[in-house]
Amino acid sequence: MTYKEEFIRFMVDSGVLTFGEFTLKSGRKAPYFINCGNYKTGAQLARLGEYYAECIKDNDIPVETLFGPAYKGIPLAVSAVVALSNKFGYDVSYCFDRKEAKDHGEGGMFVGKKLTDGEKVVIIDDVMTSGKALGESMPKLKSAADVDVTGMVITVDRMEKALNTELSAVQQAYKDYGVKVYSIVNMNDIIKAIEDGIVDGKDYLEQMKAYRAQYGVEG
Ligand code: OMP
Repeated sequence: MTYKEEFIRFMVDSGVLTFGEFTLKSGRKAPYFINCGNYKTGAQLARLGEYYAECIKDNDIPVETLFGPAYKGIPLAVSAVVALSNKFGYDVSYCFDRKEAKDHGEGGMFVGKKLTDGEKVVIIDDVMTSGKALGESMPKLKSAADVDVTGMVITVDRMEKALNTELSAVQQAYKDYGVKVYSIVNMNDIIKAIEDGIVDGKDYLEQMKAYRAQYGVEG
């Protein structure tokens, strides 16, 4: 099995990737959904962190600090930073934002590494559909310091058209912010894994393809 196939099977086994009928944030009705909140155990998070760490290393993304947007990005960034240290000996910092500013103690909108001008930051997140989440993170990061966002790593690129454009959210992110988005797998990889019998989803194959034809963009 390839590393992408292994990852897709891992998502299914963890109850993270499921097939059915789901309404997305965008309002689209999709035949599959990725819920990273379903990674629940230490072993699952340890393994997930290794996939993020490998993606950062394989793509040679320059990085000093990982940023995990609250709330869902926090355990993801923590798992990745631990894996970078354990597996590759890279001691990278991490931080996350608060949803509400703290007005006592040390105050501030961020927890973890205090960001500085020019710092190389990689955003760690779960899934990208429309790119709205990135649009929220960028101003927050830039309000902390003039950081250099060298990339964003997500588990799944759904390869869907962003709203009101023919570009995918990943392509739009590059156009709007100059941020390159790296994903462990994308929708094409998931369809191929079903076709190849890597995961059980044959009943949804036609719907997956129809969905891709309607909302997808070329990879
Ligand atoms: P954008 O912010 O539109 O890029 O969508 C990403 C967010 O949508 C994720 O952070 C989730 O809140 C949610 N989402 C998933 O978690 N998994 C999916 O498979 C699809 C979505 C979604 O609603 O598009």
